[in-house]
Amino acid sequence: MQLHPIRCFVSLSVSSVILLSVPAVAQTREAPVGPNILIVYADDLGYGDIGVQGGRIPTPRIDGLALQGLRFTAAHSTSATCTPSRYSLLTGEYAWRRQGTGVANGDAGLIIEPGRETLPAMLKRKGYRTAVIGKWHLGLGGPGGPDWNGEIRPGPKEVGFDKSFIMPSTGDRVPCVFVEDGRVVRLSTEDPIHVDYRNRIGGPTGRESPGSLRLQPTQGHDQSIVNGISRIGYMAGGRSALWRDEDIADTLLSKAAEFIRSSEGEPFFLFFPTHDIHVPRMAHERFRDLSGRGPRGDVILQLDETVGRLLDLLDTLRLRENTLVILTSDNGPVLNDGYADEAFERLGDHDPNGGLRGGKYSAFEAGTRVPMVVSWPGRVRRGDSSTVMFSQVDLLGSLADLTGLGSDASMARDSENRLAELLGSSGATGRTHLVEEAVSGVLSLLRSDGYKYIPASKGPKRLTWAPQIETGFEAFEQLYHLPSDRSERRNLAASRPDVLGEMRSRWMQLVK
Ligand code: NG6
Ligand code: CA
Repeated sequence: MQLHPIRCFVSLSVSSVILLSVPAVAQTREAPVGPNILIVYADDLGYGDIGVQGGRIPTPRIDGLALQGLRFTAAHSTSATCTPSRYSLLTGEYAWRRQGTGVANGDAGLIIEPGRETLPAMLKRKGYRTAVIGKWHLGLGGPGGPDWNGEIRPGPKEVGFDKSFIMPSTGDRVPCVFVEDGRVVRLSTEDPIHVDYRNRIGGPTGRESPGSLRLQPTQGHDQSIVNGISRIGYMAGGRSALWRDEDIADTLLSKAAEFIRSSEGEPFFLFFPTHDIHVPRMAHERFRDLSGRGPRGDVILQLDETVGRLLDLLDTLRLRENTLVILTSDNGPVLNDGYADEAFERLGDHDPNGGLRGGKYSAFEAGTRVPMVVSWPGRVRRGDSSTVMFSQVDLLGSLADLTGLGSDASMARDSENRLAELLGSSGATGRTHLVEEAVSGVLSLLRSDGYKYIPASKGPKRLTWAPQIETGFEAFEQLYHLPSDRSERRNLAASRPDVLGEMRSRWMQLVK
């Protein structure tokens, strides 16, 4: 972690702050100095999916949050897929530095090494009550994966969360159950769960019984059927524990509300990764067809309602003034992501990319340039937008500063202290460089003046499972100047050999 030259906590008049470098293993709790922290981490929400960035599906509550706070136009997840972005946000380390951080199967072991520095561990040391409620997708259990019928550990607790209520991976992967504090919720000992990602187990599959499905798979997603939807992976048993997709958002929201309520008087950190708007997109019945743009539109409405309800709860509990709310997304948008849910057909004039090229998985900007809204009444600049380049990997370092505690530099090595940027302080300039990870580990480099370097790679131009998305993978180097060419159409590699050379050598230094 690097320290920002401007020590922002001074301007925040939190006077008793001492910045320390503390070993990650230190467990002592201190008297907290910062606000409550709520991170709403949407899934696959594109830059253009929110009203305030041109989205045609109404998101009044997210827009309202943006108007109360600061909207970032150059904020990035570290990766164009879910698992590595989550890994980086929580650990302050680029995921590409570590093997095995690609999209995790539902039976993968825990990817974050217990005992290392993490955002929740750091805040817990600082006296925060910490919770993760929502989609985890970072693996569970030891290297062999979790014991679904016993105590599931290591997991969120071992990496710093006091409380957890999670979906183990994603909605489209088995097992379709919630895990609360290391146990599958509502599991009956009479009907244990079995999960297998290689061998077929359990009842009928989507491949064999397409006629029984409520949603047809277009790529993969044709194995075990749960709630009329076939998934990736096989599962058997655990019938009393299965979720109903239409209730996931409400269940997560009520668990979050319970946690926030129970925290009254004590500062909390709630990491709230929603399942919306990932596939399968099965909004609650009250949203069905409400957007007029099909299931993808409906889950955007549902996400917006979730955000609104969380904000209303904070208001009701009079916690809003003392809560820093950050809303962002783990990667960019995708339309067809494995199910035929009319995402394309019913899109109309809504542009999930907000004019950016590529999408989820891609090295082009739509892969990782995501919506980000930060609000803390009275403390974060209001109703404005910020064009500084910001990476989610810097949340750890920035929040360490905000709460008055340094983090172990060797364990959160990519996390810079960008608190001034996060709060919109004047003069904050943003990162000098930022690495974007596309699917297959293709790494691009962005520079603060808007030049972007995509190295030559062998990857395909289109992915078999998401053929509508341009990956940006080419056998030659690409150089774009985003301020003058936002949608990455003019490759300047040949005409600007000077910039290309600089970017290439910086890239070599950073990623090789
Ligand atoms: C892909 C899945 C996609 C989604 C993605 C992970 C297929 C054909 N596609 O492999 O549906 O699950 O992985 O999404 O299996 S993420 O947002 O969690 O990274
Ligand atoms: Ca995602």
